Amino acid sequence: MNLLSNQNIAQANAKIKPNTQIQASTVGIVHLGFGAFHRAHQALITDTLMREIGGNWKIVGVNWGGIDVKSQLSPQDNLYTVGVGYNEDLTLHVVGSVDRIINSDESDEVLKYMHSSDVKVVSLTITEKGYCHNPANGHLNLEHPFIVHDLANLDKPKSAIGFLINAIQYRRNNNIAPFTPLTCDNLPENGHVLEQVVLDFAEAYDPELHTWIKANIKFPCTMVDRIVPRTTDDDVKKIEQVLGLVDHACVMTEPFLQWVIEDKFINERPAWDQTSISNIVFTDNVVPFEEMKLRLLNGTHSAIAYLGYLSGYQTVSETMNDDKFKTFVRYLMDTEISPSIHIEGIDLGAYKDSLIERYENAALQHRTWQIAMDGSQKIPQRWLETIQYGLDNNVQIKGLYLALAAWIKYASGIDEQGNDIDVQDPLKETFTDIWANNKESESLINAFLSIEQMFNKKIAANETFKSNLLSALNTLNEHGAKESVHQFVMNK
Ligand code: CS2
Repeated sequence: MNLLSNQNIAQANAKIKPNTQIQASTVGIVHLGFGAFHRAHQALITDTLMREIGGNWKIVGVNWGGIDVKSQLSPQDNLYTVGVGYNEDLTLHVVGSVDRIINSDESDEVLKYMHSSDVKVVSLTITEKGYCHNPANGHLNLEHPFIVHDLANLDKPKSAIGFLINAIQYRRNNNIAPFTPLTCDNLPENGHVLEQVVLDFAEAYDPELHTWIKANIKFPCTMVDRIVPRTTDDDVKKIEQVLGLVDHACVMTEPFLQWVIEDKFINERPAWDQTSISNIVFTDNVVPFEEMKLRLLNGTHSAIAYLGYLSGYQTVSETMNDDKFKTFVRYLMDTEISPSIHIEGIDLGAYKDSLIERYENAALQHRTWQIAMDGSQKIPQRWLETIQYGLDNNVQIKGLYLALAAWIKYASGIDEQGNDIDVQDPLKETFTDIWANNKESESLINAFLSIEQMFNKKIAANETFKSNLLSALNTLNEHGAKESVHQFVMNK
């Protein structure tokens, strides 16, 4: 079978393919963190924009380690396929909006683009830990090895923050209009998080630059949504069979897509809301959308991840096949999470129905293990804010404690059958130490709650919080995850 490339594109059996309008366009965006999510979301939307309306918005993608997406994409002329699947249905879209991929260690090459006036937007999907911040207080961790490195060697940055500061400074010094930094990560008020870490870095690096950034750069918040699991070998085979070409960089996703973007750009911006794709809007206030999505979707996703994994379920759709789990997830949404959501003009019931349908999508092999990654960076915004709201407003919370206790058990690195768990988390060593040094449930919980990057003082000192967590942990120890969820649903 031939490889997907410009030369072979005519043979590609896909519903959507690049047209000459895209092929003629030039670079306008640098994207930091070129993972599967970006390929099925912003890059696909930008592809649709250039195909349908035009504009010079080709993307230069920057990749940090992991899968060598540069070697996958360059022989394919940077073309790749997005498989949009729901159960048995599959539609293919070949995306042509990527100009090239650069690895982050080729920093001169990356900076060449970031310094260029052609680039108007620098967007980011670097995951929660890429912000090198302390999730409990939102400030930059000045001891993070990448940040220590970048403060001393800003000409060869390693962190996304270092790249941004370098380019912002270069453009200021050379009178080149600044780009808009556009974060697309799952963090509450993600624009403010990015602004804070950039300002913290600038303050430590050059106070004058700090003042200039404060006055001249704006950091829009965004809410992004599309479920895009890591591509499996099966996905590659399925897509190849339909496409009729080999594609090493394809991704599989769901039909649903949403993007809500705060409209405060300091340079030109793509008219992403003008394409035939619905559910993309520019607005004044993204916060209610972020809250809704982070707490309802990501919050229940993480609950499925830890409780599902410990119950022996490999994927989200497999977990949802267990009817009691499905009832549990809906209960979390309706009874524990929804009271903390304040959004107008959205039918929350319909939103939650659609979340359940999305989780049930058997076309996606979304592993519970994948979502369980980096819990220390995800849990504060996904669960703790909801729990704190419940504590302050007398909302009965029980299921989220079970989920939090499941995370503590997961973090031990040993499952209920005594097998190893491949825990991936920047705080993995801390978890291992805590488990090694605390045999009693109560001291275990006290030790976990003393992780300051995750639990702020207010919640860690709350006695109700502590005792509910302790009783959830005891339940899990006694019955195991699956039985605990089943009993929870019967007794609720
Ligand atoms: C998931 C998200 O891996 C995870 O933590 O919860 O990637 C989720 O699939 C997306 O946010 C959906 O928009």
